[in-house]
Amino acid sequence: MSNRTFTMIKPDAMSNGHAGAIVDQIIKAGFRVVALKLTSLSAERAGEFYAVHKERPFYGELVDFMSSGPIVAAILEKDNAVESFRKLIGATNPAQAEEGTIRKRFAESIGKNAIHGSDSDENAKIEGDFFFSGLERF
Ligand code: FUP
Repeated sequence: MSNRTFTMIKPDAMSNGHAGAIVDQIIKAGFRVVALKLTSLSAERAGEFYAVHKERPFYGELVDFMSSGPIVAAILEKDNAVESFRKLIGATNPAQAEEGTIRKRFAESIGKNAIHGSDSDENAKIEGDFFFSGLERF
């Protein structure tokens, strides 16, 4: 079990003005911020990040959306971080997300679903390394 996960606040939540409330909810849930930045993904980098979904019908739309505006990327620390954070954000489809979860509160749809959370310790490391150098972690 690892104690770190990776997250992105997605372009929908950024343009809807939810970034501050989302970071607040994450910190109040007991996560420590190891690294944090306001950044964006080019279509090429978004395609690389989501390469695992390349064959899925929503891939093109996902890449367009994720490169459509700024995002906040972060590495977070807590015991059992990956699982605990997935619980905090809720189901991929906000219509199925539990009450009080970040996606239930802030997501618009299954595509524009406000936030990303790594799905395994292995991916948390790969995704954190995708955005942050060692010097950017605290
Ligand atoms: P999650 O791990 O909850 O982020 O969900 P997935 O890894 O299954 O999907 C990654 C992203 O693809 C989702 F955040 C949004 C997008 N997606 C769709 O647009 N449509 C779908 O049917 C499934 C996922």
